[in-house]
Amino acid sequence: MEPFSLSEGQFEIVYNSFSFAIAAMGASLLFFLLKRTELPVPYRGAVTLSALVVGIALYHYLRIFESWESAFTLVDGRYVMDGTFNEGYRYVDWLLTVPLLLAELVLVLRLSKGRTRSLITRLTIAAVLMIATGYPGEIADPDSFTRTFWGVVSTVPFVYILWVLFAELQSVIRTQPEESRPWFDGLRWLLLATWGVYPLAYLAPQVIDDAATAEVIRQVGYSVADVLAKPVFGLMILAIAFMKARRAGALEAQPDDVAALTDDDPRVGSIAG
Ligand code: RET
Repeated sequence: MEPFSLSEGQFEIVYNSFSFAIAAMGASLLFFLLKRTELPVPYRGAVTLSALVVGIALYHYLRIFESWESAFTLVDGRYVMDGTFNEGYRYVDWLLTVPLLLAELVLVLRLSKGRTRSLITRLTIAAVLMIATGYPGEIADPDSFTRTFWGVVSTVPFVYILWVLFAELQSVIRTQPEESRPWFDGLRWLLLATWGVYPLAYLAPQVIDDAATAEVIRQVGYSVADVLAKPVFGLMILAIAFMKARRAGALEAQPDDVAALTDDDPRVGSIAG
């Protein structure tokens, strides 16, 4: 069998998509850290999680980039894979960041403690199951039953997460301040559109005959989806946090007061506000 190889262009598209992800994660990490200090304390939680998410992703993309470079050798104008590219970094990254992203969405809603805990617990369990069962399929042979089997198993918790976000949270979103409602709708659509890319990218090696093309689509697909699902999602969360804090009058307070604001301060607003 021919060793797996990529043209220079194919190798570089993937290389550049990793480089783009590193820049996006690094810049958004800095931005979230700086911006969160402008928010009153009770509104910072979700933005702190955004910073953690992009920080974790920055580290993993640096490792992914390095792993990609060392897995190939340029021979007669083609990049021949003579090492291993570690797909594990992505899955460890998702295992940590997917529950955090879901927690971000729940936290910015500012629901009662009981409801928050119940949602975060159920979404975390589903997210961990989705990623942990996807991994054995990801590293299996493209044409194997194993790949299809784990892909289907992983889709079950995936559908559950979407059900919670679209059906269960529908009534909660109606209780949110009027001006933030379109943002919550936007967030859920961004989530659906970007999270939908992952199972499609996973399918690429099964539906595309040319292994090199499938690999490029899979890697670029995952990288672009990660930038939309982490930094862009985080920016929307930040906008909502500012909108809610402003509505509660908490942003107009003096800086010293702002740092001292607690959850039950009237300027912070009601539970839903
Ligand atoms: C897998 C395996 C095949 C079936 C499904 C999958 C879903 C993966 C998802 C990943 C989301 C990752 C995110 C990362 C961002 O930081 C595991 C590919 C359904 C939805 C949001």
